[in-house]
Amino acid sequence: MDGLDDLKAKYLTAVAGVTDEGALEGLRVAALGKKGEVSALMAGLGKMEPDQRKAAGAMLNVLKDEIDAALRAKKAGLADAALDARLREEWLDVTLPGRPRPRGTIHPVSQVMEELTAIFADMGFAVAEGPQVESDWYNFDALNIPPEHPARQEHDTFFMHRAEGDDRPPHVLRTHTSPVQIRAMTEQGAPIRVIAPGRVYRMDMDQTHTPMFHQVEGLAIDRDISMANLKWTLEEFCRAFFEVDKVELRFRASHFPFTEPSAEVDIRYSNVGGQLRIGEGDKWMEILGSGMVHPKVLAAAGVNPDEWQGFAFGMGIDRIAMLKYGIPDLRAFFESDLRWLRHYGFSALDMPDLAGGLSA
Ligand code: 2NL
Repeated sequence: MDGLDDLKAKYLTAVAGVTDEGALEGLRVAALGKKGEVSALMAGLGKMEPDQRKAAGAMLNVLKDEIDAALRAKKAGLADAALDARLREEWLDVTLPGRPRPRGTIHPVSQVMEELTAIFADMGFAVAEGPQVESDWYNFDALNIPPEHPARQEHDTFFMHRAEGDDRPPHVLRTHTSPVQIRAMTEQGAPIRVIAPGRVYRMDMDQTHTPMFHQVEGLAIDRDISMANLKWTLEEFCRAFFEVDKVELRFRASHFPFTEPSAEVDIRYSNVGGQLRIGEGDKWMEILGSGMVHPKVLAAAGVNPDEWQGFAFGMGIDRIAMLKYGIPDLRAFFESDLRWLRHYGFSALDMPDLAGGLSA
């Protein structure tokens, strides 16, 4: 057959020059489609003599296969080139640092307040709150600390300003949360079970003291509350708070103006390579003060001491928070620095639902 070489050259050249899949498909239709040039020649085979047809048919089949192979090779080549182009366009530098996300979390002191509130709530204690600027009466007198009592000096009190010529005793920044409990007793009477967590203030500032710190006090008044109830309550609290099965408390006779008898309470612990372990070992650490509420304090709050009695206790929250979460010094709180909290592995920092808000 004449002209087949030209036809082959025409299509192979055209295929080589094509740069997109649409044009390539056009060439396939023009050559091999139903009405294509090669197909038309094949349709003509029917009118040929048998031996002529055999030779021409073989040649056309070869031509068809060659054009088909060229089309397929080009199609694969175009797809490869398209992928290469995409890979060049759509690259991503996975070594770039991520966008910083705001990070924040509950403060360890707030967390500890929530923890101890939950523990005492299980034992039937409600939470009481009160003002941070207190009257002389609620902060001192009602607690059996009269004006000339030495305990007033020991409290390193911050005094509020009085107007010139106003000789009434000045208000104070509360030095403990006891006044909150006096208010609760005065308002609700007995029986009563409350805790009073909150900020307190004393003029003290060194490595282990800040002028504002946190305290929780507890109060249980009923007809026959005893020191045995006090001991059980505090042991139960320490077991739950420090998450140990065995805790051991030691009650040492002490003195507070607002309790009689009074006891300071120590907890057994060990120090293994700087790691404190509560409930084991041969060391004792003071963690709180307590006692049976003084009859004069009950009377000052309008509760009849011949009918009612009960226990009270007070402890520092900052210190037990540091103890529980292994924070060695006050800088963690004082500088409110999340890097400190992270450094000491404060677990709330790893709770995503608490993160957000504050910036690191
Ligand atoms: C301590 C000692 C204590 C109280 C606080 C209290 C409250 C009322 C009546 C009687 Cl309303 N007492 N509170 C009792 C004993 C000790 O705190 O070392 N706190 C850090």
